[in-house]
Amino acid sequence: MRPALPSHDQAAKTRAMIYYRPIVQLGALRPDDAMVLAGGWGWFSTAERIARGGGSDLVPASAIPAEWLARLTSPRASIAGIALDRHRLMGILNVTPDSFSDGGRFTDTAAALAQARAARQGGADLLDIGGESTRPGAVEVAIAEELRRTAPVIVALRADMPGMPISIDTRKAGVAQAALEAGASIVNDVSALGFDPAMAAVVAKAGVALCLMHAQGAPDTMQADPRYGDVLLDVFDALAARIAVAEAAGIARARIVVDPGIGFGKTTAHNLALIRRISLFHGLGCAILIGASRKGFIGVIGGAEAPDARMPGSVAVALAAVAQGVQILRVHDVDETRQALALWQAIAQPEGTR
Ligand code: HH2
Repeated sequence: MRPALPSHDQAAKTRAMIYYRPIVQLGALRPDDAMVLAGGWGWFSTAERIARGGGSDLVPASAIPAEWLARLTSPRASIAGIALDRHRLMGILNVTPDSFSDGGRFTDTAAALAQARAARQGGADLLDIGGESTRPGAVEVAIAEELRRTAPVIVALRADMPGMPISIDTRKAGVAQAALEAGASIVNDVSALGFDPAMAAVVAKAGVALCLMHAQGAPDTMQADPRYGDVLLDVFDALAARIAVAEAAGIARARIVVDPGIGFGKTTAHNLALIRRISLFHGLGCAILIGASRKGFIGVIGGAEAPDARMPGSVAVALAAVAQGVQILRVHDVDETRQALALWQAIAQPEGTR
């Protein structure tokens, strides 16, 4: 039998199982005790207090423990020179033959460059280059092939649009290293440093930004039968653990972006549960990124079978996320998302109300 925990450990454990999700509000009319969320556009004066395994209730911000409050309110540092006090659009550029929505369209450098220019024109604040599909069922690509696909495109992009921040979407340290040498300044690792043991050191040494995305399982099998005790809290805890790994490797929390990993080992119900209460993740003290664009659950709920018919549903998710203070939206349809957000913002936050 395991010995009983000493009472102070028990108390700490119980405390650790309480979570505070800010109820994000917008606009100028706010109570005196309103707190600005993450130095951004939202504010909160109440939070949902969630007890693991025990339901939730609404509490005033004054009841949030100091450590949580500090993480919720501290302004997020710029990522690759991009200030995060407003939402930002990450344009997707998959240079793969088999990505689920745009596979095979941008595999030659000229086509990739044209797509990148269109994304910039549409309002992209940064570009995410991927050379390995991680769609459900995808199999791993050899490092040499992933390098061949990504590095020349990054070199061409760097020359064509010197000011545009570039993110490399890879699980492999060698691919990340080559991309950083070619001019990328963000590493987007869908395995959250879990795939390649050398990845953390590459990111730490380069001093660049890192996106830690949650996934349950590997792409080839992750959609077989994903299960969670409580998907929201399990993903929160998993990301907290990955942040600790990154910090231990010398990557400062200020350089980390977190992502709940929509569709990565998640059912439609899991995806919806995460998006519905995504403001919980501000409690990790990092900027939040969401990549829901054109994913399967949008097709299921929106009745759009073909991935490139899922733009309207993708935009709806983007609006819901920004309303909860999510800073970075990873999207295929940059111009459409920008337009919808411009209207949403003009209504929800008229000029001078922030
Ligand atoms: N989704 C995909 C790939 N990379 N990175 C982050 N941070 N978040 C995501 O949700 C995410 C991601 C999968 O989408 P896509 O790149 O469009 O397709 P594929 O993996 O088939 O290339």
